[in-house]
Formats: sequence, structure tokens, C-alpha cells
Amino acid sequence: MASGPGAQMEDLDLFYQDVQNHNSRGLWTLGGDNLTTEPEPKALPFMWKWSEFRPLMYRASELVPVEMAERRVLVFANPGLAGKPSATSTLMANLQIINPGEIARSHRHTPSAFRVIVEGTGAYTTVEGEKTYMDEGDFITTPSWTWHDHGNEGDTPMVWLDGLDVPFVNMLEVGFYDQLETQAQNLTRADDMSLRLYGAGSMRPTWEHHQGLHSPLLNYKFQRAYEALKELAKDTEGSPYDGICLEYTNPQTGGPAMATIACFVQLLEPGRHTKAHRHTGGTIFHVIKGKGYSVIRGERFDWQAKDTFVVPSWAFHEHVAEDEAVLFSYNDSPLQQPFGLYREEAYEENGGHQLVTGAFAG
Ligand code: GTQ
Ligand code: FE2
Repeated sequence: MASGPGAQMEDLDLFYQDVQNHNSRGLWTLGGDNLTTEPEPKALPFMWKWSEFRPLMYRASELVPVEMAERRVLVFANPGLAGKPSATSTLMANLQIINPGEIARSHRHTPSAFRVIVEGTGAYTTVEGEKTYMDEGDFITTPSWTWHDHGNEGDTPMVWLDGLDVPFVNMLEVGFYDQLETQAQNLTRADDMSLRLYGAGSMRPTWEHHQGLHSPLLNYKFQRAYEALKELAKDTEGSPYDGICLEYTNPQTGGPAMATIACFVQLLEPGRHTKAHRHTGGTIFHVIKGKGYSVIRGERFDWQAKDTFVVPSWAFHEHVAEDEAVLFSYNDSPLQQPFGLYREEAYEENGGHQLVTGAFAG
């Protein structure tokens, strides 16, 4: 039988068929799904507009009883991910709405989660026995395997953005979930105790022995973040790529607020046009306030307050603020950094600005 370079096509085809029948593949036949020259993210640059999602959320609040859904949540599904319900390949971005008087019962899961408040007042989250009332722009952590429930004691529905690392946790096949029979967990600490313990800045409560890989701080109040950003804006432009950008850190370690998700808040002064750069790992941006646009891989995304958009891994991006803008963002860089996988790169051509070749149309 012929072999090597002289082999008949039929022999090779037959061989591939036999290999496949033995649940195997020739490595050389795999192509781009195997080793890529550079990241080829499946997630697309994409944006979910608040003007479209606000009505959908309020319809959900009328049509879907909270008893029917563990959480009344719409999941942003990136169209590049073939129907997979997530914003990037590792992270979810969801909107949740809770009506006055409702309780979203207590549960815990190994995926880490957080909230950024979009609209309303009067709702609280309780995490591991500590309750915090939430205001617009607040960033609230619900780390891996912590009990959490939400309730709305106000007069109007409340909406927030949920970020979770569910796809990553499922990729590793390490998902656990558990729920309470009673609706709300018992309160074991004074309200906002962690804010008083850890929120003062550069001071550690000496008698506390916080365990865990995540921040001991439950609620990072927006008002404090905004004041810090404005104080800095008096004397610096911050990063050429991100403007005045602060990371929400674990006050105990200086590391990310949660072990798997890095979270940031950035201020772009009116008229600010950042230089383009790119980094590994898909990033989700949520506009807390202001108006402007971002250019992602040459495509212009016009955004307003409460819109949410995705910058895929290794995609060049730059931001322009038309009004004073505050952006919240998060990514999975804590999953890359310990293994030496994180990279970033500036866009050197054209004075650091991409050519705009199109605009996002939805
Ligand atoms: O609020 O606990 O968007 O468990 C997805 C899963 C929110 C939550 C989500 C959840 C939650
Ligand atoms: Fe949850």
C-alpha cells in the first residue's frame, strides 16, 4: 500500500475516517481552533441600549412574577457567541428588575457576581448577614459562595446591572449552587458595617480578620467614587488610554475586588478623546453618566447613560466624551495575570487614533 508523500488521496481520506472513528483527530487538520497567531475572540463588539431595554425591563416586571424566576433578569447575549447567554466568553452582563415589596430569595453560587445600580432607590442587598441599601451608580460585591438576597422597600421598581463570571466557572466545571428555604437570610451584622470598617481609606480595622480571596467591602458608594474622580481631574488627565480610571480594589490586598473579576470606574472630561489601545480579555463597559462614543476596531459606538457595550479581547478601542462621562467597566484580567497571559498594546499609527470605518447600527 502506498504511504508517505506518494499516498493516494483515497488512502488519506480513509485514514482520516479511521482516526475519527477512533475519537481522535490529526492535530494538523485542526486549523484556527487550535493555536492562533493572536486572540480571535468570538464575542463581537456590541451594545445594548438602555432606551430599548428600559421598556423591556418594565414589561418583565409586569409579566413575570418573581416566584416564577429566581431572579427577574434579562441576559445580554452577544450575537457572536452562537446563542450562548453571555456578553463575552467568560462574563455575563444582565439587567435585573425588582418591584416594590418583592424579595429575591437568598441563594449562593460559586460564580462571583456584582451589581451596579442603574435606576431607582429603596432596594437593598444582604450578603453574608450584612444589609446595604443601594443608590444609583453604587458597586456592590457578591463574591463566590456568599449568601445573598435582594429586597425592594421603596415605592418604584429598581433596576441594576449584574456582572457574573458564570461562563468561566462553567468552563472549569466548578459550578455549585445552593438556596435557602426561607426568603431572606438573618442579619448578623449592622447595616453597612463593612463600609464603616473598610471604606475610610488606607486604614485597617485591627480586630477584624477577614478571610477570603475577595474584598471585605460590600458596597462601594458611587458618591465617594465620583468625588475621588473629580478631585483627581483638577490636576491630572490620568491615563492616555483610559482617562482618570480607578480600580475598585480589595482594601486588604490592593488586588481586584473579586478574585476573578477586575472592576473599574473612569471619568472622561467633556471633549476628552483617549488614545486607542488594546488588551487581552473581553471588557464590558456600562455608562453611569454622560454621553459620547467609543471606536472599537474602527466601528463607532454612540452611547448615553445606562447603555452597556462590549470591547472584545485584543480589540483596539478609544473613547470620546461629549458630555462629562463616567464609565464603569469589568474584565477577566485577574484570570490572566497570575499565569503571565495578560498583554496590552498601544495603537501607534495615526497619532493613536483609529480610522472610523462604520457605525454600530444594532
Ligand atoms: O441577583 O443573585 O443576573 O444569581 C444572575 C444570577 C443575578 C442574583 C443574575 C444571579 C443573580
Ligand atoms: Fe445570585
